[in-house]
Amino acid sequence: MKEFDKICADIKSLRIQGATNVAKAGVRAYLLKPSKSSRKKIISLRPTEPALFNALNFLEKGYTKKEIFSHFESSQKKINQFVSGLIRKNSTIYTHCHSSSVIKALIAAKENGKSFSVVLTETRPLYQGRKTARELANKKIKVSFYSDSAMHEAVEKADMVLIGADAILRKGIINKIGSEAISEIANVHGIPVYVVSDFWKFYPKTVDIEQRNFNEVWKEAPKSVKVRNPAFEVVPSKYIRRIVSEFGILTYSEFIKKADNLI
Ligand code: RUB
Repeated sequence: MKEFDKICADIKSLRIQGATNVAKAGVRAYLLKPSKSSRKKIISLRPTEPALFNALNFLEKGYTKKEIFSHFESSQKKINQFVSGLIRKNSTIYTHCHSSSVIKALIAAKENGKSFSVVLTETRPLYQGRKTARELANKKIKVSFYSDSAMHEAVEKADMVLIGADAILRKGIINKIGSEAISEIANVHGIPVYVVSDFWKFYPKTVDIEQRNFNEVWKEAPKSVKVRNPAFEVVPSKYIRRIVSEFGILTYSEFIKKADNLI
């Protein structure tokens, strides 16, 4: 298989997943075959990923791959410091799915000597929660792992929620399905929800919510059963205490004001 097609297949199958990794892989693919139709194809693989759209836009404006990758790297370094500063001693942190921004920040906090544990659920249908649990456990971070159905109980154990974002819209963020329920539960219990994200996830227009193949949920379902598999959902801004980005730890409206002038 040609390298371009392989990267596209890896993005589609979620071997490459998470908004930042998808954006970087999309840039690599585009540069192998730069054309309007490649751009269209790459975007169609994951339609809910503004970091990917923005990265391709910046490429078209003349940014190099090196500049784009170093943007992501330097943002993450700043984010790590801000997240570290938010974590109180012996905190229990709830996270969801597999966000490289959250995971890198937690690993950096651990390396900085912060003591905390992490709670999360499996994140069906593709179990990205297991991937997160494994990566954190490999770095000697304490992890408690629940089934998705135990989400309420798991969130109640936490004193803060850290989730990533696929998109940051004016009305709220988009992240893996389950993120809205988690944020609602956290709000009911007075647990602050922080979104950890590079500002390139900001998108001033609406984005489509990706509907994934029903096979991921139930391959042998009876014909009359309509299996649904929405990949993402909107977390309304009212549930979000702060957005932690390279800009700092900002309220929702402060973040939008800043990002609006730059994207
Ligand atoms: C992953 C997911 C992540 C965001 C942010 O979903 O929802 O929280 O993409 O990721 P999927 P990052 O597995 O469907 O891609 O922080 O790595 O940009």
